[in-house]
Amino acid sequence: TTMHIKARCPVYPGSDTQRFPVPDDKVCWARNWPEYSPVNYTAPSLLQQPDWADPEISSFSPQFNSLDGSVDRTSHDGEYCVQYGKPLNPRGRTGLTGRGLLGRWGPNHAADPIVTRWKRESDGQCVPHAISKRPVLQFVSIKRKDCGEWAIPGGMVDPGELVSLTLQREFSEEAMNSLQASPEERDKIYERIKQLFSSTGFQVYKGYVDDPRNTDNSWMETVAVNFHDETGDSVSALPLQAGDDAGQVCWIDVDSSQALYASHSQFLQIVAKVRHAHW
Ligand code: RP5
Ligand code: MG
Ligand code: MG
Repeated sequence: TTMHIKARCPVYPGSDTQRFPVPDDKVCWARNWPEYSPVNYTAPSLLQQPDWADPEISSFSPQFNSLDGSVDRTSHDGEYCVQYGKPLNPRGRTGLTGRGLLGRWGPNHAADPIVTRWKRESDGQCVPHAISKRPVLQFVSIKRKDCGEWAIPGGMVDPGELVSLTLQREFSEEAMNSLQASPEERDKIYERIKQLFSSTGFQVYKGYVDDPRNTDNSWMETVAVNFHDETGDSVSALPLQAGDDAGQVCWIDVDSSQALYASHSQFLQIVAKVRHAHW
């Protein structure tokens, strides 16, 4: 497990709130640090209790480390600690307590669909990378509206929702703008994505995400799955259109120099390795 870095970004996303600075050697909870004085922050929008979010911890009794009604409060990384009634980030200190922008105390479950194809010339030939000489993969990437960073078109798993459905729904919403389509068009998009995603994808990663929204008490976890179009005649033909929390969408070359949101670059590195592609 790598140490979280983005979860310690100096300014909390969407706010002016500064995290209490946590140096590398003080991330681990086991390291005694009496001076640690994290800032408490929960976004004002969450305090208005939207139905997709938990209430404040004082006013309910969540069942941590288990399935709590339809809300999955288990972690992909095993049992997490609960201290004074609040779950503790399994990767250590972040400099901020409360939930920040995240709806759930403890793990917030997401799913990331990594749709790939080979980069080709107009004549259909694959282009090997100039330096590595390996074929280059491309993946469907979205530009997040919240921070302007390029990312996998992932999103939150709704309570009780199967991850396989979240992958299809989020891809449809963010990369194909299904939410703005007419009911008939929407059904067509869902049907097409269902077909394309029906070949059991390759599970790339399952666990903690180093997301800038993480706090000492709330964090992102994901299941990232790769759907690869080997021949270039299925996903390559999709009419991409950005929607929901995506401002732009396009095919981006899979390359180690491409900066991506949260831990997404780490997931693509695994895909490149498994497919023997350029990285
Ligand atoms: C990341 O946040 C996950 O990997 C996923 O891509 C994303 C889910 O959050 P939203 O896109 O719904 O904000 O940690
Ligand atoms: Mg979404
Ligand atoms: Mg999203």
